[in-house]
Amino acid sequence: MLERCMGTQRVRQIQRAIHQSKVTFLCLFLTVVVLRGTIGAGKFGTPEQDFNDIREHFYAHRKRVEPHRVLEEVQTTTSTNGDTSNEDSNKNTNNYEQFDVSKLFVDEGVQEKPDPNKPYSLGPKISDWDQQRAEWLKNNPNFPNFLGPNKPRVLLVTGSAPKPCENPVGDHYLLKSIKNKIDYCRLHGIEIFYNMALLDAEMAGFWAKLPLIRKMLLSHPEIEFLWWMDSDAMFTDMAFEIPWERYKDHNLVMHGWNEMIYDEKNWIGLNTGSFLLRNGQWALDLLDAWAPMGPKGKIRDEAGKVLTRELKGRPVFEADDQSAMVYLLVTQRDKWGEKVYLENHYYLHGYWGILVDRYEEMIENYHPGLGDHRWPLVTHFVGCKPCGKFGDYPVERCLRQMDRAFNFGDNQILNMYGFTHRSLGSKKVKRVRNETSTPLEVKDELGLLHPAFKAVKVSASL
Ligand SMILES: [Mn+2]
Repeated sequence: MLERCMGTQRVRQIQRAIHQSKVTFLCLFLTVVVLRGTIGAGKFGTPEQDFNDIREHFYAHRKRVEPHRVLEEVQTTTSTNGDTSNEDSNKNTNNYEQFDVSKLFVDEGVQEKPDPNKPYSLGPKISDWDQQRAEWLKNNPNFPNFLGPNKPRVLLVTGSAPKPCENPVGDHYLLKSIKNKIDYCRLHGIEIFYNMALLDAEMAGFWAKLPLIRKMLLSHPEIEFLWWMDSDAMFTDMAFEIPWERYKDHNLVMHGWNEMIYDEKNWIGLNTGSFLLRNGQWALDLLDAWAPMGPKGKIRDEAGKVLTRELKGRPVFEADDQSAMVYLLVTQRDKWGEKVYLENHYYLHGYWGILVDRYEEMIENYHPGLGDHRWPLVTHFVGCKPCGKFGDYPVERCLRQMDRAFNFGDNQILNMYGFTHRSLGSKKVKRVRNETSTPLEVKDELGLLHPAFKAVKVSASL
């Protein structure tokens, strides 16, 4: 019948097409059977399940391949090197504990040697800084050097070496120390700069702060006071605000005693671990007068001998910035003395040895905001060197006491949020008040959540 309608030729074409598609379907069927067999898709799998199974299969396959590749790479590197020394065997380890970090810190390039005939200088001579700065402040009214009456704009500068500490725990204490400073600065509207670059190789060690301070003063004319603070010093009174108006006629504020400096010439008559320096020509001149004993090597060694000979109680060692400051004030009192304020009514720097064991007694009897022996503003771990190999005191005592100082200060921060450390020696915290559904009604005891010294006047001129 078909043949009658379409003709024999056409029917044969159709039959051939049907036969071909049968073969195609058979092939397709066989493909699906084989695929299901190898991939192992579920017997009663829906198309979606099948898809997921297939995806998983390929993903798992890829994952399975990668370790192979890594292993192969490890094998090729070791075999081509043919070296199985300790240094090479940890090249591809993913174990941080086994990796020798010092391998990362190779010195790049050669250090240029200073000319021994050229006298050391912190930088180009500047003698009109007060005029330059006044001009800048006039042209930049949005960056005033005072944030309010008796509230200068302050930059706290601190820092540590460019490389990791010489002992593994030291970096943890540096972290605690900067966290502590960030907290105080945030509460008091103080800007902060953490330096890790040695700006002048000549002035390594305790002298590194001099070129850094000069750079900061010159780059930030808006800063009225620069507050230098060592990395081994911590804030222990978060509520104490520096009595700025007391220093309105002074340019340098250090913790110290006039008699110990000018009468005794005692090398610990002042401390340079935490001090305030007013931005201006006077500061640049002081830095120039302070720096000459700093360059490392022969100059610093010889100057150390002079300082030990001239100052009371100084051990024999190379010249340090603190002794040099004492010596400068003693020998040139006329030139500098008038603008230097030696503060001892609160602890701008407080020696840890006489403070840390008394914290519980202070908590018992006093409250933050006093800054003095009743609640010290700063506790300074002189001689502990937590980032070095050797200090002047037993390591355990130093670290334990640093934890206590940190927690003592940190309790004042945690208190704002309703917590406190379980004890001064404990990392763990506990609640000091219950959670509430009206959190804004909670009054933080010290008023540190929105302290007056942080408030900034909204400028009407904008
Ligand atoms: Mn120090």
